[in-house]
Amino acid sequence: MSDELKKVVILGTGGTISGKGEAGKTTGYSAGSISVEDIIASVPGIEKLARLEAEQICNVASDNITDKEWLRIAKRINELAEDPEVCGFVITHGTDTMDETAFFLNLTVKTEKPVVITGAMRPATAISADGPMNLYQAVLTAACPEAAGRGVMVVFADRIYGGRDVQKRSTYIVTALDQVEGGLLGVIRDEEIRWYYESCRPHTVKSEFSPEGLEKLPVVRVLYFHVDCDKDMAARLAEGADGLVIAGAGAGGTSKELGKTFASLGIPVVISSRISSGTVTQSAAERSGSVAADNLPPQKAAVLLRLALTKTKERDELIRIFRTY
Ligand code: DAS
Repeated sequence: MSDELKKVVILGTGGTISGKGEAGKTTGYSAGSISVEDIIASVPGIEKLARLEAEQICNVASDNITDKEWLRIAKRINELAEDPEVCGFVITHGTDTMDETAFFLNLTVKTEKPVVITGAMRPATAISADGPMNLYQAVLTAACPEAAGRGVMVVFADRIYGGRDVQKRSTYIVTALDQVEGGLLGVIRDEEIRWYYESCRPHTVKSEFSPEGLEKLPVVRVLYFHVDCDKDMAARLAEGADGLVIAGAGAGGTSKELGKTFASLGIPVVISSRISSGTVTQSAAERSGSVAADNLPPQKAAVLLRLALTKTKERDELIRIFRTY
Protein backbone atom coordinates (compact mmCIF):
# COMPACT_ATOMS: atom_id res chain seq x y z
CA MET A 1 0.00 0.00 0.00
CA SER A 2 1.51 3.33 -1.03
CA ASP A 3 1.76 6.22 1.44
CA GLU A 4 0.93 8.58 -1.41
CA LEU A 5 -2.58 7.22 -1.64
CA LYS A 6 -5.25 9.42 -0.09
CA LYS A 7 -7.15 8.25 2.96
CA VAL A 8 -10.82 7.31 2.64
CA VAL A 9 -12.80 6.43 5.76
CA ILE A 10 -15.45 3.73 5.31
CA LEU A 11 -18.27 3.79 7.85
CA GLY A 12 -20.20 0.52 7.96
CA THR A 13 -23.85 0.49 8.98
CA GLY A 14 -25.06 -2.90 7.64
CA GLY A 15 -27.62 -3.69 4.94
CA THR A 16 -27.65 -6.34 2.25
CA ILE A 17 -24.07 -5.49 1.27
CA SER A 18 -23.15 -7.09 4.61
CA GLY A 19 -25.79 -9.82 4.27
CA LYS A 20 -25.19 -13.56 4.49
CA GLY A 21 -27.52 -16.36 3.45
CA GLU A 22 -27.78 -19.67 1.62
CA ALA A 23 -24.96 -19.86 -0.95
CA GLY A 24 -26.07 -18.47 -4.31
CA LYS A 25 -29.51 -17.24 -3.17
CA THR A 26 -30.77 -13.67 -3.26
CA THR A 27 -33.62 -13.91 -0.72
CA GLY A 28 -33.95 -15.17 2.84
CA TYR A 29 -30.58 -13.81 3.97
CA SER A 30 -29.68 -11.84 7.10
CA ALA A 31 -28.61 -8.26 6.48
CA GLY A 32 -25.86 -6.90 8.71
CA SER A 33 -23.97 -10.20 9.21
CA ILE A 34 -20.53 -9.30 7.83
CA SER A 35 -18.22 -6.61 9.20
CA VAL A 36 -17.19 -3.65 7.10
CA GLU A 37 -13.56 -4.91 7.20
CA ASP A 38 -14.66 -8.23 5.69
CA ILE A 39 -16.64 -6.49 2.94
CA ILE A 40 -13.56 -4.45 2.07
CA ALA A 41 -11.42 -7.60 2.02
CA SER A 42 -13.76 -9.12 -0.57
CA VAL A 43 -13.13 -6.39 -3.17
CA PRO A 44 -10.13 -7.12 -5.41
CA GLY A 45 -7.92 -4.10 -6.15
CA ILE A 46 -9.72 -1.70 -3.78
CA GLU A 47 -6.46 -1.12 -1.86
CA LYS A 48 -4.99 0.51 -4.97
CA LEU A 49 -7.63 3.29 -4.93
CA ALA A 50 -7.02 4.73 -1.45
CA ARG A 51 -5.70 4.06 2.03
CA LEU A 52 -8.77 2.68 3.70
CA GLU A 53 -9.74 3.06 7.32
CA ALA A 54 -12.90 1.27 8.48
CA GLU A 55 -15.28 2.05 11.33
CA GLN A 56 -18.36 0.02 12.19
CA ILE A 57 -21.12 2.46 13.22
CA CYS A 58 -23.69 -0.35 13.50
CA ASN A 59 -24.53 -3.52 11.56
CA VAL A 60 -28.28 -3.57 10.90
CA ALA A 61 -30.83 -3.81 8.11
CA SER A 62 -31.48 -0.19 7.20
CA ASP A 63 -35.12 -0.43 8.31
CA ASN A 64 -33.61 -0.25 11.82
CA ILE A 65 -31.65 2.96 11.22
CA THR A 66 -32.89 5.74 13.52
CA ASP A 67 -32.17 9.41 14.17
CA LYS A 68 -29.48 8.27 16.64
CA GLU A 69 -27.42 6.65 13.86
CA TRP A 70 -28.03 9.63 11.54
CA LEU A 71 -26.77 12.11 14.12
CA ARG A 72 -23.84 9.86 15.02
CA ILE A 73 -22.75 9.49 11.38
CA ALA A 74 -23.10 13.21 10.63
CA LYS A 75 -21.15 14.21 13.76
CA ARG A 76 -18.44 11.61 13.08
CA ILE A 77 -17.97 12.77 9.50
CA ASN A 78 -17.81 16.40 10.62
CA GLU A 79 -15.14 15.44 13.15
CA LEU A 80 -13.07 13.29 10.76
CA ALA A 81 -13.33 15.89 7.99
CA GLU A 82 -11.06 18.15 10.08
CA ASP A 83 -8.22 15.66 9.51
CA PRO A 84 -6.25 16.91 6.48
CA GLU A 85 -5.20 13.33 5.68
CA VAL A 86 -8.79 12.25 5.08
CA CYS A 87 -9.93 13.03 1.55
CA GLY A 88 -13.37 11.42 1.51
CA PHE A 89 -15.93 9.11 3.06
CA VAL A 90 -17.90 6.03 2.09
CA ILE A 91 -20.89 4.77 4.04
CA THR A 92 -22.11 1.21 3.48
CA HIS A 93 -25.86 1.10 4.09
CA GLY A 94 -28.98 -0.93 3.37
CA THR A 95 -30.90 0.22 0.32
CA ASP A 96 -34.34 0.38 1.99
CA THR A 97 -33.75 3.71 3.69
CA MET A 98 -30.58 4.78 1.85
CA ASP A 99 -32.43 7.65 0.16
CA GLU A 100 -33.51 9.08 3.53
CA THR A 101 -30.03 8.81 5.06
CA ALA A 102 -28.52 10.38 1.93
CA PHE A 103 -30.86 13.39 2.17
CA PHE A 104 -30.32 13.77 5.92
CA LEU A 105 -26.52 13.75 5.55
CA ASN A 106 -26.71 16.01 2.49
CA LEU A 107 -28.25 18.62 4.79
CA THR A 108 -26.09 18.09 7.88
CA VAL A 109 -22.49 17.21 7.02
CA LYS A 110 -20.30 20.27 6.99
CA THR A 111 -17.58 19.40 4.54
CA GLU A 112 -16.89 19.66 0.85
CA LYS A 113 -14.95 16.39 0.97
CA PRO A 114 -16.87 13.72 -0.94
CA VAL A 115 -19.33 11.66 1.10
CA VAL A 116 -20.58 8.62 -0.81
CA ILE A 117 -23.21 6.10 0.25
CA THR A 118 -23.41 2.65 -1.28
CA GLY A 119 -24.90 -0.77 -0.67
CA ALA A 120 -26.15 -3.80 -2.56
CA MET A 121 -29.31 -5.52 -3.69
CA ARG A 122 -27.79 -9.00 -3.46
CA PRO A 123 -26.20 -10.36 -0.28
CA ALA A 124 -22.46 -11.09 -0.22
CA THR A 125 -23.21 -14.82 -0.51
CA ALA A 126 -25.35 -14.53 -3.70
CA ILE A 127 -24.22 -15.52 -7.19
CA SER A 128 -22.94 -12.31 -8.78
CA ALA A 129 -23.23 -10.18 -5.64
CA ASP A 130 -23.32 -6.48 -6.57
CA GLY A 131 -21.80 -5.18 -3.31
CA PRO A 132 -18.10 -5.51 -4.21
CA MET A 133 -18.40 -3.50 -7.45
CA ASN A 134 -20.57 -0.87 -5.77
CA LEU A 135 -18.03 -0.48 -2.95
CA TYR A 136 -15.15 -0.28 -5.43
CA GLN A 137 -16.92 2.49 -7.35
CA ALA A 138 -17.88 4.30 -4.14
CA VAL A 139 -14.24 4.41 -2.97
CA LEU A 140 -13.15 5.54 -6.43
CA THR A 141 -15.65 8.41 -6.20
CA ALA A 142 -14.74 9.33 -2.61
CA ALA A 143 -11.06 9.56 -3.61
CA CYS A 144 -11.79 11.66 -6.72
CA PRO A 145 -10.85 15.36 -6.29
CA GLU A 146 -13.60 16.37 -8.76
CA ALA A 147 -16.21 14.81 -6.47
CA ALA A 148 -15.60 17.52 -3.85
CA GLY A 149 -18.39 20.02 -3.26
CA ARG A 150 -21.12 17.94 -4.93
CA GLY A 151 -22.97 17.13 -1.70
CA VAL A 152 -23.67 13.66 -0.38
CA MET A 153 -23.85 11.17 -3.23
CA VAL A 154 -25.16 7.65 -3.72
CA VAL A 155 -23.04 5.42 -5.95
CA PHE A 156 -24.94 2.41 -7.22
CA ALA A 157 -24.59 0.18 -10.29
CA ASP A 158 -22.24 2.45 -12.26
CA ARG A 159 -24.15 5.64 -11.53
CA ILE A 160 -23.71 8.61 -9.20
CA TYR A 161 -26.88 10.15 -7.76
CA GLY A 162 -27.38 13.29 -5.67
CA GLY A 163 -28.50 12.73 -2.07
CA ARG A 164 -31.55 14.97 -2.49
CA ASP A 165 -33.03 13.27 -5.51
CA VAL A 166 -32.10 9.59 -5.27
CA GLN A 167 -34.89 7.14 -4.39
CA LYS A 168 -35.25 3.38 -4.09
CA ARG A 169 -37.40 2.47 -7.10
CA SER A 170 -37.55 -1.33 -7.10
CA THR A 171 -37.71 -4.09 -4.51
CA TYR A 172 -35.36 -6.44 -6.38
CA ILE A 173 -33.39 -5.24 -9.40
CA VAL A 174 -29.70 -4.33 -9.03
CA THR A 175 -30.39 -0.84 -10.36
CA ALA A 176 -32.95 -0.27 -7.59
CA LEU A 177 -31.46 3.09 -6.63
CA ASP A 178 -32.53 5.64 -9.19
CA GLN A 179 -34.08 9.04 -9.60
CA VAL A 180 -37.33 10.01 -11.25
CA GLU A 181 -36.60 13.52 -12.45
CA GLY A 182 -33.44 15.60 -12.83
CA GLY A 183 -30.06 14.56 -14.16
CA LEU A 184 -27.53 12.00 -13.03
CA LEU A 185 -24.50 13.50 -11.31
CA GLY A 186 -22.22 11.11 -13.15
CA VAL A 187 -21.44 7.65 -14.41
CA ILE A 188 -18.49 5.34 -13.74
CA ARG A 189 -16.79 3.07 -16.24
CA ASP A 190 -13.89 1.20 -14.66
CA GLU A 191 -11.63 3.94 -13.20
CA GLU A 192 -13.16 6.76 -15.24
CA ILE A 193 -15.82 9.04 -13.78
CA ARG A 194 -17.81 11.27 -16.13
CA TRP A 195 -19.66 14.17 -14.43
CA TYR A 196 -22.88 15.56 -15.91
CA TYR A 197 -25.34 17.41 -13.64
CA GLU A 198 -25.56 19.05 -10.22
CA SER A 199 -28.59 19.93 -8.10
CA CYS A 200 -29.05 23.67 -7.56
CA ARG A 201 -30.49 23.04 -4.06
CA PRO A 202 -28.13 23.97 -1.19
CA HIS A 203 -26.38 21.16 0.67
CA THR A 204 -23.56 20.41 3.15
CA VAL A 205 -21.59 23.61 3.88
CA LYS A 206 -24.38 25.78 2.42
CA SER A 207 -27.19 24.11 4.39
CA GLU A 208 -28.51 25.92 7.49
CA PHE A 209 -28.93 22.61 9.37
CA SER A 210 -26.38 21.05 11.68
CA PRO A 211 -26.30 17.91 13.84
CA GLU A 212 -24.29 19.66 16.56
CA GLY A 213 -26.09 19.93 19.88
CA LEU A 214 -28.85 17.52 18.78
CA GLU A 215 -29.39 14.18 20.56
CA LYS A 216 -32.61 13.34 18.74
CA LEU A 217 -34.87 14.74 16.04
CA PRO A 218 -38.48 15.94 16.30
CA VAL A 219 -41.15 13.28 15.73
CA VAL A 220 -42.78 13.42 12.30
CA ARG A 221 -45.39 10.92 11.11
CA VAL A 222 -46.57 10.14 7.58
CA LEU A 223 -50.21 9.60 6.61
CA TYR A 224 -50.72 7.62 3.38
CA PHE A 225 -54.00 8.72 1.77
CA HIS A 226 -56.23 6.20 -0.03
CA VAL A 227 -59.88 5.85 -1.02
CA ASP A 228 -62.05 5.84 2.13
CA CYS A 229 -59.09 6.97 4.27
CA ASP A 230 -60.43 7.55 7.80
CA LYS A 231 -61.08 11.30 8.18
CA ASP A 232 -59.87 11.17 11.80
CA MET A 233 -56.54 9.57 10.90
CA ALA A 234 -54.62 12.88 10.81
CA ALA A 235 -55.83 13.77 14.32
CA ARG A 236 -54.81 10.33 15.59
CA LEU A 237 -51.35 10.55 14.07
CA ALA A 238 -50.88 14.10 15.33
CA GLU A 239 -51.10 12.98 18.96
CA GLY A 240 -47.59 13.14 20.38
CA ALA A 241 -46.08 14.21 17.05
CA ASP A 242 -44.26 17.45 16.18
CA GLY A 243 -45.22 17.39 12.51
CA LEU A 244 -47.20 15.44 9.93
CA VAL A 245 -46.48 14.62 6.29
CA ILE A 246 -49.36 13.69 4.03
CA ALA A 247 -48.67 11.28 1.16
CA GLY A 248 -51.57 12.61 -0.87
CA ALA A 249 -53.02 11.32 -4.11
CA GLY A 250 -51.93 12.97 -7.37
CA ALA A 251 -50.65 16.50 -6.72
CA GLY A 252 -51.19 16.10 -2.96
CA GLY A 253 -54.96 15.53 -2.88
CA THR A 254 -57.00 14.12 0.00
CA SER A 255 -60.76 13.94 0.66
CA LYS A 256 -62.40 17.23 1.71
CA GLU A 257 -63.26 15.78 5.14
CA LEU A 258 -59.69 14.76 5.89
CA GLY A 259 -58.19 17.99 4.45
CA LYS A 260 -60.47 20.11 6.65
CA THR A 261 -58.85 18.67 9.80
CA PHE A 262 -55.26 19.75 8.99
CA ALA A 263 -55.49 23.38 10.11
CA SER A 264 -56.76 22.44 13.58
CA LEU A 265 -54.13 19.77 14.39
CA GLY A 266 -51.82 22.25 16.15
CA ILE A 267 -48.71 20.90 14.37
CA PRO A 268 -47.25 21.74 10.94
CA VAL A 269 -48.59 19.65 8.05
CA VAL A 270 -46.58 19.12 4.86
CA ILE A 271 -48.31 17.87 1.73
CA SER A 272 -46.41 15.53 -0.59
CA SER A 273 -47.58 12.98 -3.12
CA ARG A 274 -47.77 9.21 -2.85
CA ILE A 275 -46.74 9.11 -6.54
CA SER A 276 -43.10 9.97 -5.59
CA SER A 277 -42.75 11.96 -8.78
CA GLY A 278 -43.72 15.50 -9.77
CA THR A 279 -44.45 18.51 -7.57
CA VAL A 280 -47.04 19.63 -5.05
CA THR A 281 -47.52 23.40 -5.31
CA GLN A 282 -47.92 25.79 -2.39
CA SER A 283 -51.22 27.00 -3.93
CA ALA A 284 -52.62 23.48 -3.48
CA ALA A 285 -51.30 23.19 0.10
CA GLU A 286 -52.64 26.67 0.94
CA ARG A 287 -56.25 25.44 0.92
CA SER A 288 -55.65 23.41 4.07
CA GLY A 289 -53.20 25.87 5.68
CA SER A 290 -50.34 23.45 5.02
CA VAL A 291 -46.87 23.51 3.49
CA ALA A 292 -46.07 22.01 0.06
CA ALA A 293 -43.30 19.40 -0.14
CA ASP A 294 -42.36 20.56 -3.65
CA ASN A 295 -41.04 17.44 -5.42
CA LEU A 296 -39.84 15.60 -2.31
CA PRO A 297 -41.44 12.17 -1.83
CA PRO A 298 -43.11 11.62 1.58
CA GLN A 299 -40.12 9.96 3.26
CA LYS A 300 -37.81 12.80 2.20
CA ALA A 301 -40.36 15.48 3.13
CA ALA A 302 -40.32 13.87 6.60
CA VAL A 303 -36.50 14.18 6.77
CA LEU A 304 -36.63 17.88 5.86
CA LEU A 305 -39.55 18.59 8.21
CA ARG A 306 -37.69 16.93 11.12
CA LEU A 307 -34.66 19.12 10.48
CA ALA A 308 -36.78 22.24 9.88
CA LEU A 309 -38.57 21.70 13.19
CA THR A 310 -35.23 21.90 15.03
CA LYS A 311 -35.32 25.59 14.02
CA THR A 312 -38.90 26.75 13.63
CA LYS A 313 -42.61 25.89 13.71
CA GLU A 314 -43.64 29.02 11.78
CA ARG A 315 -45.50 28.13 8.60
CA ASP A 316 -43.92 30.95 6.53
CA GLU A 317 -40.46 29.77 7.55
CA LEU A 318 -41.35 26.15 6.76
CA ILE A 319 -42.62 27.25 3.32
CA ARG A 320 -39.28 28.99 2.74
CA ILE A 321 -37.33 25.92 3.85
CA PHE A 322 -39.29 23.59 1.56
CA ARG A 323 -38.79 26.02 -1.35
CA THR A 324 -35.06 26.22 -0.64
CA TYR A 325 -34.02 22.60 -0.10
N1 DAS B 1 -32.14 -5.43 3.97
C1 DAS B 1 -32.44 -4.20 3.36
C2 DAS B 1 -31.77 -3.04 4.05
O1 DAS B 1 -30.92 -3.25 4.90
C3 DAS B 1 -32.29 -4.16 1.89
C4 DAS B 1 -30.96 -3.82 1.30
O2 DAS B 1 -29.97 -3.45 1.90
O3 DAS B 1 -30.90 -3.89 0.08
O4 DAS B 1 -32.09 -1.94 3.71
